Amino acid sequence: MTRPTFHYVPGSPWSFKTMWLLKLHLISLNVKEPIPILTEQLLRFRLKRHRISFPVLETATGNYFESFDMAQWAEGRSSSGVRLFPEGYAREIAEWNDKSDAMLACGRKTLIKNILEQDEVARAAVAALVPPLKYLGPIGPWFVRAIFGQINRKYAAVHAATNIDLCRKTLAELDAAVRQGNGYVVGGQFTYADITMATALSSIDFLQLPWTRSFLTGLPKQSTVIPGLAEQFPQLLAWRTAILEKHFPSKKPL
Ligand SMILES: N[C@@H](CCC(=O)N[C@@H](CS)C(=O)NCC(=O)O)C(=O)O
Repeated sequence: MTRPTFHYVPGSPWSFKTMWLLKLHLISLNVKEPIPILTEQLLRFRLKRHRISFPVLETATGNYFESFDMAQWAEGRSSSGVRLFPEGYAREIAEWNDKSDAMLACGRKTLIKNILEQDEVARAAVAALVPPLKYLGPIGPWFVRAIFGQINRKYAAVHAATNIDLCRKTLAELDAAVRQGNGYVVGGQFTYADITMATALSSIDFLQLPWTRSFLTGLPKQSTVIPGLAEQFPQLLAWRTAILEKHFPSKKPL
């Protein structure tokens, strides 16, 4: 049987959380890194889909465009027997996934705003993304702003629906949930809710994710996160460290 193809953006939390669970399930994959702009257009054409965001999973029986759908697809195909959607918790886990998405979108919105509005951040992004452009004066920042302006427009509706107050509320709920759940978000056991919420914390405290190197490491740290929230919830960062230590499948490269 042909291996599924997983289009994976290094450093993107949506790609990361999906790779995390696919590895936990020991699903063997053909991993491809998209070429910016080009792969998106090719996939739109080939998979006959108007809108493409990453990750994308192509399988023998169908294609998946939402990380949450990929998580559910993988659940029935685990070679390890790991279960991330235990019976009775599907709705709760889906709700946490929505909260995680809103936090990640708020993080992306913050980052893009900083790139668009702060010269120092735009210049650092040039050096991290397309180093040769840094020798071309204002062209580099102009190019980077054009790319991120385009991403901002693509996710305009998602970005408009999220904000720092919503994130603060989610973090307070997460704090209460893990206290009550003995270190786990749902049902006192490790589920997809832990994966998605641990990943969402990258919006308040950027973490160099295993397997990949993100261009964000080249940016001033405060420009990559929603300001002020990490300081308010240090216990959640400690929780993330504990979850990664216990449940992260491997430190090996892809
Ligand atoms: N709902 C999607 C969201 C994925 C998403 O937002 N992906 C972003 C990651 S930054 C992306 O593909 N950005 C690149 C682009 O849109 O060109 C999922 O969970 O899979």
